[in-house]
Amino acid sequence: MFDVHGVTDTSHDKPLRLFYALWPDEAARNALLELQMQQRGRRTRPGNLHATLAFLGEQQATHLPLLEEILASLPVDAITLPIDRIGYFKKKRIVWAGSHAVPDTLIALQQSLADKLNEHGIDFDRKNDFTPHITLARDAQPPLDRPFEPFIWGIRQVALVQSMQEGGRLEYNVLTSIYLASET
Ligand code: 2AM
Repeated sequence: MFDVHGVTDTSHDKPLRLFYALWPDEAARNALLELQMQQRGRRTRPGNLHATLAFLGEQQATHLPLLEEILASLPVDAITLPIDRIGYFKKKRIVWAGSHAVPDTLIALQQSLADKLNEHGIDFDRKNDFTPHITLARDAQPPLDRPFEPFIWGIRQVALVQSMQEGGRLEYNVLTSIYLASET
């Protein structure tokens, strides 16, 4: 089951900086904010918290309909992601939230997206293995080893997102979404 809200403005010819992401609902966002409060660094703005599935970088606006089509063709099986891990990317100095038990359904979703992007010759960042994570803070110190209450993120929204600078600050603008089934 999916529901696509297309915002397809192909009228401008400036390339757009795009990525596909798991987009948290309010409950997950609030739980992530709790975790974020414990981190030291340049914190991600609350409305920007997400987990990237594929980073496309600069894309022509004329690609938007195809990118929306690809999104609409992804599997919509329910995905529940336990958030029970605070990680650190040492080189990038990023503190992130993630999972010790990434479900196969999430791996399958990301693989399906990568396959479709490849099929259509859409370039995306393949540098790193897929490690689902939500960046909590950048330019960050290694996380403190504090216990925290894990929570389950019942992922519903998968989005095509535009990254833009608005008045000197980074904004992530959801262009189109699909909605996953909820676990029964
Ligand atoms: P990060 O949070 O681990 O930095 C928007 O920039 C999103 O795309 C971020 O979640 C970022 O991951 C991710 N991303 C993946 N590869 C990227 C790249 N090469 N450049 C910028 N962002 C990238």
